[in-house]
Amino acid sequence: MPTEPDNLTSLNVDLLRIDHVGIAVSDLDEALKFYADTFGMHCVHEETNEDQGVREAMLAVGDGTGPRLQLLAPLRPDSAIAKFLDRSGPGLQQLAYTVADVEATTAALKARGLRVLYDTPRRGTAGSRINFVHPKDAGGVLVELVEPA
Ligand code: V0V
Repeated sequence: MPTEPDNLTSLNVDLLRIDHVGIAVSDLDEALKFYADTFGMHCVHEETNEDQGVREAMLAVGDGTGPRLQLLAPLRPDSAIAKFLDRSGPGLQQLAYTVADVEATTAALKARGLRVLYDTPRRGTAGSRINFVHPKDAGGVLVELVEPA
């Protein structure tokens, strides 16, 4: 006989797909040139997000239907990306999943005991709504949840 799910894990996390992989860089223009010249990747979206303290670019890979590569450069020294660069240097900073309902997914993850960084979602790329799981609760990976606009 199947066991009844308990209240903590009966909420579905519902990750839909990998949305993007985020890479911290110190200079966005230099990084864009490197990815174009080396890997032939082109920028499909660029914006500044004051709230997150980043200038960012989304790059398409291959036929452009799959997950994006996100280049993240700091706007100011107290931003998350500046701190990451100071501590670790340039490199993989986050893994982002697309979700249909960021509040529902964060509630489900909180019910599993994970720390979610924001009480309410914030503005992400292209008007998306985003939240993050603390890397210490996700195997050393900063996990971003993205509900597209
Ligand atoms: C810190 N740690 C990480 C990490 N950042 N581990 C893996 N990946 C990362 N990215 C580790 C760090 O080495 C420490 O380990 C520990 O976590 C606690 O460090 P902390 O001193 O609290 O670190 P902080 O102050 O740098 O804060 C880390 C968090 C911060 C994750 C809380 O980066 C944050 O708020 N991130 C969310 C916002 C963000 O990343 N925005 C930029 C992307 P030890 O030394 O204790 O072992 S903006 C974006 O993605 C947008 C706009 C979008 O996609 O739409």
